[in-house]
Amino acid sequence: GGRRSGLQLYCELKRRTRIRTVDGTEEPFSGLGWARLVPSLPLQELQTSQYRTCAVVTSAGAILNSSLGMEIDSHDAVLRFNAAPTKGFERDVGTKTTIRIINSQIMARPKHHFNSSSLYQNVTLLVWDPAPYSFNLTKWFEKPDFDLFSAYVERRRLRPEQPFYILHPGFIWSLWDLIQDHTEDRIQPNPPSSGFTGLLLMMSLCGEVSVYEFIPSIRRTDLCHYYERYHDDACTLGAYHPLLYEKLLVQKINQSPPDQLKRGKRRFRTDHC
Ligand code: NCC
Repeated sequence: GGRRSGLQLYCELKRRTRIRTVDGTEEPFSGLGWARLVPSLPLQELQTSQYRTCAVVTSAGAILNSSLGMEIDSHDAVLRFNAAPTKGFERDVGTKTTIRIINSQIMARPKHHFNSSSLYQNVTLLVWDPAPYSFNLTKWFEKPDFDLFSAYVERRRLRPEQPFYILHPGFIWSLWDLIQDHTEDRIQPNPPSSGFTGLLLMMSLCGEVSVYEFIPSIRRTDLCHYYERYHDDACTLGAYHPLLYEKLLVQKINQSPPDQLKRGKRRFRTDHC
C-alpha cells in the first residue's frame, strides 16, 4: 500500500476495533443460560466515555526506576495486565487499577490464586484465551487452551457485582488481522499480546490513552517483568505473540513528542478521527 500518515492509520485501527465479549447470545453459551450469567452492562457501553484519560501500563522490566507512578495515577482509568502488582512498586507504576486484562492461565493455574488474590478484586476484569483462528465456540468451550469457563462460572456466582467479561475470540483475531494487514511479513498465527489488546481496547473506551513501556524506553532491559527476577529478551520482542509487529504498528501511529518517547510513553488522542 501507499504511505499513509500515522493519524490516518491510527483512525483506521480505531474504526476497525469493535469490542466483543462472550454475551451468551451464541451457542453453546446461549443454551447454557450465559445471557444471565454475564454482566448485564455490556463492556462496549463503558464507551459512553466516562474516561477522559487512560493509562495502559505494560509489565516490562524497563518501567523500574521510571518514577512514573504519580503520572500514571493521574489518569481517570488505569489498565494493568495479568499478575502485575502495584504493591512495592508504587513509585514506578502507581497504585490505581481500574481494569485488568488477564489471559486464561491466570484462572487455570493454582499458583495465581485467582479467587483469593486481591489483584483480581475491585477492578473490571477481562479474560481471553487463545482459541484457534477459525474458532468454533463449541469446540473452544470443550477444549480451551486453559480452562477458564468453570472458573468463570464460579466467579460470577461468588462475585456477581464484579464486572467480569470474556473477550470474544472473534475480537482477538480481528486485532490479529489488523496487525497482519499492516505488516509485509507473514506473521505467526498466534493471538496478539494482552498489551496490544489492552491498548486497542482503551482507544475505544477513552478520550486519550497513554501507554507506558510498550515501545521500550532508554531504560530498555532484558528483565522480563518489573516484578520478577527473570531475564529474557523474548518478553519484549516476542516469541509466541507477534509482539515485534504489534510494536512496529504502534510506533507508526504514535502521536507523542520525542521527549516522551525516551520516557517510554506513547500517547494517543482519540478525538482526532
Ligand atoms: O508478560 P505479560 O504478557 O503478563 O505482560 C503483559 C503485557 O506487557 C507487555 N510487555 C511485557 C513485558 C515486556 N518485557 N515487554 C512488554 O511489552 C506485552 O504487551 C504483554 O502482553 C500476555 O500477553 O498475556 C503475557 O502473559 C504472560 C504470562 O502468561 C502472564 O504474565 C501470567 O503469568 C506470558 N508468559 C508466559 O506464558 C510464560 C507472555 O508471553 C504474554
